[in-house]
Amino acid sequence: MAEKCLTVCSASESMIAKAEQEGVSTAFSRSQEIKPCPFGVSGTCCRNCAMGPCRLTFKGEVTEEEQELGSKRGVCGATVGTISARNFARMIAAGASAHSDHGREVAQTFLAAAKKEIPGYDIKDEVKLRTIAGVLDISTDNKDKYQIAREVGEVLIKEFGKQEGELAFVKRAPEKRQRIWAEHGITPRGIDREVVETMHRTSIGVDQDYRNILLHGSRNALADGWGGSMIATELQDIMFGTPIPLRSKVNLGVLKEDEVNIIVHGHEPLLSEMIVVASRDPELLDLAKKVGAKGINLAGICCTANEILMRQGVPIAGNFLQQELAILTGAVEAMVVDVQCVMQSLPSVAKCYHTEIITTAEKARMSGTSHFEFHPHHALEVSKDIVRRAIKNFPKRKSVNIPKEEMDLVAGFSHETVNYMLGGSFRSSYRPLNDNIINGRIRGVAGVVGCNNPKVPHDKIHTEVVKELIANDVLVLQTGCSAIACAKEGLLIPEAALKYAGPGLREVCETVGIPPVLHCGSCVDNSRLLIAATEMVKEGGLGNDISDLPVVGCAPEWMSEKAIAIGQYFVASGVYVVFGVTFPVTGSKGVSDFLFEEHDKITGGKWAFEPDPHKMAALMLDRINKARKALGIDKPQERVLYDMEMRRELKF
Ligand code: BF8
Repeated sequence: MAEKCLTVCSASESMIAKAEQEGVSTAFSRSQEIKPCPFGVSGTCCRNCAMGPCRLTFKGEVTEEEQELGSKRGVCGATVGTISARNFARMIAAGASAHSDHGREVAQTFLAAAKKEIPGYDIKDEVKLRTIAGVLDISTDNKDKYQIAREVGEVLIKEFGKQEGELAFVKRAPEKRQRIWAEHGITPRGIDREVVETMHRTSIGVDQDYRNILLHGSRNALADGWGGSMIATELQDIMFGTPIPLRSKVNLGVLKEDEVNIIVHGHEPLLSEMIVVASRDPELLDLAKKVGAKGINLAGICCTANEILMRQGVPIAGNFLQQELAILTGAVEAMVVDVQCVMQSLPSVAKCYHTEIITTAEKARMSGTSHFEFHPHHALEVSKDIVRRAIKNFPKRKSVNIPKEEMDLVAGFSHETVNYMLGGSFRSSYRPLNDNIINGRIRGVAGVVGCNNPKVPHDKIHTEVVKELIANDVLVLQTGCSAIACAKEGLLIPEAALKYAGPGLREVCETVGIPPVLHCGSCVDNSRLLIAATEMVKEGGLGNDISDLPVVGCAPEWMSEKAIAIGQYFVASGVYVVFGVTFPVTGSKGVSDFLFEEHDKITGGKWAFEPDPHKMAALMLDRINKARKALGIDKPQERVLYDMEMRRELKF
């Protein structure tokens, strides 16, 4: 029997082989050993009280109708639809909590920076600050940036505990979208409130109508996308600078044999931005030389990597499934973690080498690690202490085995940059993008995002879906670990347009000088995609709402509850979203029908589940084609061969 393909990333493959040889357990090996619970996978296990857990199984026992009506029920009488919807809604609540708690930390730090209480943090992007102040109806007349920032911070921090009205950023959405949310009672009110209400509704004996539970799930998810995540993105941009395109490198080959390697891993740039500063400190660089290293090399894993890549050009060592593999190189002096997507196995892997795992968040402690508690008030000192510790570890290295693979990438596509790149500095707008969609050079836009999951070959589904989309003239916007997967494959450089893109997309990319796949940031930065879609609507010519656009989304290798929250806020915002691997409601026909079909009639967006990358791409293309037809822009355009003169005159 052929061996199971674990990854298409050759750097990872060599480290997985090394782990096997050295008897080190990784997510790849554990995933082979663990047999997932079939009830959990399909969403039909309820453990929300102590009368169960109730695991409902139906194979050959009852009809589909009986399944939903409930001839077989949990001890409390809950039907499979109720159980499945409760579980799904709780995933949304957990995912929204993660993004929003991140947003809260950022908002608190932002307010302290505005009050000049925390040295090292500042208000860097005054243009964006004024834009956001405008959105919040805060007057900027005769006020300096700190005063404006203070008022912005005070308004946004209240969004978390808001009890009345609606979230402030809701009004950034197209008007028709806002009306749809209001009509269905899913306009988010307060960020924390929606999470608490999800937990209440889904506890024993409360909301027992699966449609009603899932509609609130949408409201909760919208509180993430148009609330917590959007606050995180906007305030990070104002504090640290809105990303602009830059070049960097990706994959394990960015680690250096002759330098102190520090990996930052997790999500919040509050910490990693300061580690960047500390790693460039001349005194610490001297210290590194004293222990025999040529310098200090900082690299990232997961979303904090995306954050400091986008703003500082710091290289990325890998995505979610490479966190253990980076340690296996024997070249990492310290892995500094904060919150989310940090594997509990890291200390066990690190024990076999000289790597020190350093936790920094009070809310995310791990045994077998060192803890350097991070607080914005003494951020730089803690960051320097961490770098000093890493330097101290350098002489403890044993054998080092760094894979050679590294790849160039271009990142830094905030929605403001897309605006500028396509529209030009004098008339930045989404008009050229809309025009190129209308004239058919660009068929549509796809957001391809999300995690890795060892149930499927690492990076394979991401890269295959994206290649197929760009070959069909779909411009791809990426975030999270999906962006890292495609960057390693060489899809995030302008040259990729020549190699992989269809003729229309290639022409646009060549003219503008952009890759066919744009790196838009971390997972909270999916909020950038909501704003980009809104700008496309407002620019005109592509309908009145996000649901009219030839725009789709997918998370080919998802694993985190955060991905479910993101998927749901896109579906609730009017987008067609396809997930691969597994889908956690397939045990209930009613809930599956609701999410996969009925939802389209409510919000103009719906879910689909398709693990095969080619079928996934086909589903997305089909949806894009249907949107083009509905807009009346599906007629084939006459193709013209452009000479240099005509190209120069092209108005992008
Ligand atoms: O928030 S894509 S594995 S790192 S959850 Fe985690 Fe998934 Fe990566 Fe970023 Ni997002």
